[in-house]
Amino acid sequence: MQRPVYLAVNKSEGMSHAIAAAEFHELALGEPLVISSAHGDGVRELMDLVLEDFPEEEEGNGVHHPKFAVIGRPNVGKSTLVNAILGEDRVIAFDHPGTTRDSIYIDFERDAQTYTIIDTAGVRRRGKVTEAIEKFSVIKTMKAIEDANVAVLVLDAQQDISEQDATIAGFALEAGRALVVAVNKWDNRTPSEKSTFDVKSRGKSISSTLPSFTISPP
Ligand SMILES: Nc1nc2c(ncn2[C@@H]2O[C@H](COP(=O)(O)OP(=O)(O)OP(=O)(O)O)[C@@H](O)[C@H]2O)c(=O)[nH]1
Ligand SMILES: [Mg+2]
Repeated sequence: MQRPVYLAVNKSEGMSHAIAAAEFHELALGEPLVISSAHGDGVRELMDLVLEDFPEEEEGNGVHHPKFAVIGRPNVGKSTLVNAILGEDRVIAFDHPGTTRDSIYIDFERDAQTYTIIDTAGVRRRGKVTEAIEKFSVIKTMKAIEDANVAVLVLDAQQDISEQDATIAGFALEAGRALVVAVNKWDNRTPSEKSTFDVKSRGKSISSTLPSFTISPP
């Protein structure tokens, strides 16, 4: 297959383009593009020309649009949050740990942009179930995180941050994913609990569990 060739004549600063290009015509590689990399002269024109024939990026089967995975322990409200974001009951939410069995990928549109939201099976606490089931839920969650750009870690406001929260949050951060921590079931807290709930101290408890976690100011 014939590849297009572009001829760039570099280090041309301070020279007339015609003179700089003159002797390179005889290479018969087309019109020489006179540039100065050090000064940036002609570089934009060169890039415009080189990129001219590239096709526009296509969405194809949805590979390129942003994806976010909703992760966390069983029963914290991941599926409920997914339904709330979608504005319809697309996934089953039920007051029983283990309702979602496998990751569910759902495409949706918001402001003319396509996104994929991934509802995941809750990550089981070690020792609560057989090791095989626990590993299965962790592996499925890790795969969803790898497939996503952003991980939304859902916590239950009435429970403390646990080892499995730290494990999957740590995995998301190490994988280079953006991490959002959502404290759900806020309505379940009594007014006095609400007034004593300090986002900063809770954030500190998250960051001490996860050394590489920094809190955005509220
Ligand atoms: N009070 C209260 N209950 C909630 C909230 N979010 C979810 N729930 C309830 O919590 C229960 C579990 O919700 P799910 O969305 O199924 O939880 P999940 O995290 O998807 O659970 P698994 O699929 O088992 O991992 C359901 O009864 C929900 O109605 C909330 O913000 N407040
Ligand atoms: Mg669920």
